[in-house]
Amino acid sequence: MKSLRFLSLRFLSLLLLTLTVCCAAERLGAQPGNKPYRAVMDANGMQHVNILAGNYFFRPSHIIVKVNVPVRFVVRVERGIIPHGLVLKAPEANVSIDEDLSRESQTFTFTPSAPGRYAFYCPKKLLFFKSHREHGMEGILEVVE
Ligand SMILES: [Cu+2]
Repeated sequence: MKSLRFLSLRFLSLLLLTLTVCCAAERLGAQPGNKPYRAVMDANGMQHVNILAGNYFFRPSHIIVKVNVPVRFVVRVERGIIPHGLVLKAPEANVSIDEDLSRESQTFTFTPSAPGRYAFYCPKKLLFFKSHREHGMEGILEVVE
């Protein structure tokens, strides 16, 4: 009985810790000053962008790439238990991504064929809560000449 109480205490403190960490991460993610990030050309002629996803953000969240040059997104989810995904649907620019994300890095390669500003976001939503996108988990892919 005593050990059970000890266990539930441990569980409670773990829960509290998790909540604290989540809240801290959320505040970090809510950084408004996310400066536009211009993709860097790698040795293979790909415009390379590392993206970190978390509760509830993408970093960077404003990505600038050149039109008609291949783009490589390497996306990773930071530590946490909340599942995230990435949607980037821009048929007019020949881009279509709709994938679940994980702690393992995932690579998405595409060649945007039309200049413009295209939204990307996390489509996840828990029951009746606000969607991750509504929490600010979204960004802009800006394709320029
Ligand atoms: Cu999400």
